[in-house]
Amino acid sequence: MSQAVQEAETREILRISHRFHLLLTACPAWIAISCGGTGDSSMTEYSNPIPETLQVVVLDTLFHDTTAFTQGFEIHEGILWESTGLYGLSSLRKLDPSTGELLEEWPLPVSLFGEGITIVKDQIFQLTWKSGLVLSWNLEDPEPVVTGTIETQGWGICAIDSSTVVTSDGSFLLRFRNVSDFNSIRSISVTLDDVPQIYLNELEYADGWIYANQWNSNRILRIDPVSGCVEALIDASDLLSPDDTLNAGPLNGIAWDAERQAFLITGKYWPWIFVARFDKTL
Ligand SMILES: [Ca+2]
Repeated sequence: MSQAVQEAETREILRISHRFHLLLTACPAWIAISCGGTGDSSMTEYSNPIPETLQVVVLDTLFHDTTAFTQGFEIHEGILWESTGLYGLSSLRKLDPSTGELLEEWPLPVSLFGEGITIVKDQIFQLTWKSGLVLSWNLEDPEPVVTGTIETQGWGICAIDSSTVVTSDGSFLLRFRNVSDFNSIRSISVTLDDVPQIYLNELEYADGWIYANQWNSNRILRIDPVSGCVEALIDASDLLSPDDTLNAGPLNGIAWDAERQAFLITGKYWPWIFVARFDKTL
């Protein structure tokens, strides 16, 4: 990652961090909140379980473009789709999931900063960072169309069924939205040991769990979509060699491959996509 880009992103994240620090300081009760839903009149609180620690077992290593500022990652019907960010460099990409090879690429308008993607039926939905715009792309003839707006920043997105998507915005909240209009239905607070987990970034839904990587860490959280409790921690810090990390940015791509029963994992400017499963630590 170029130093200028890293510094700009870090400044923005620190600004968000400062805002949440003020919020948490002003509302002490939130500091020790249990995981639970918000946004409705009957908020339910849950006790945080002791999370499992899972290790990443690498099954295969695939090529990844070291110029790709990865923001979204999802597999659909044998194609690996990737969203990239940065103004003037954002794109939607079609990759071969068996090799990581770039098959096709479509640029975004220079005014838009690409973020997370997910696929519902025959549409790819792509968030943008600070514009509030949600783009849709037809799978058969990709062309970006503004399909909705959201009231928050766009970071990560995953579909949990044919009518509902979940979005992250860099905070500890995950918002459930109608895919028809992207209005927020409800939200959950994601907590670990009763501590809100901010910087939730790229998302993936698999086997009833929401997986989120936290910005600027190599940690993936496995989250209960009802309670918001972090049920498991996945440490992906050993994936890159010291040489690989010299130009690599943070982990930021999780895609569930149902055919291989494995996750594909990558990050911003990473040289590799790792095919991996998450196992209990022996
Ligand atoms: Ca994903």
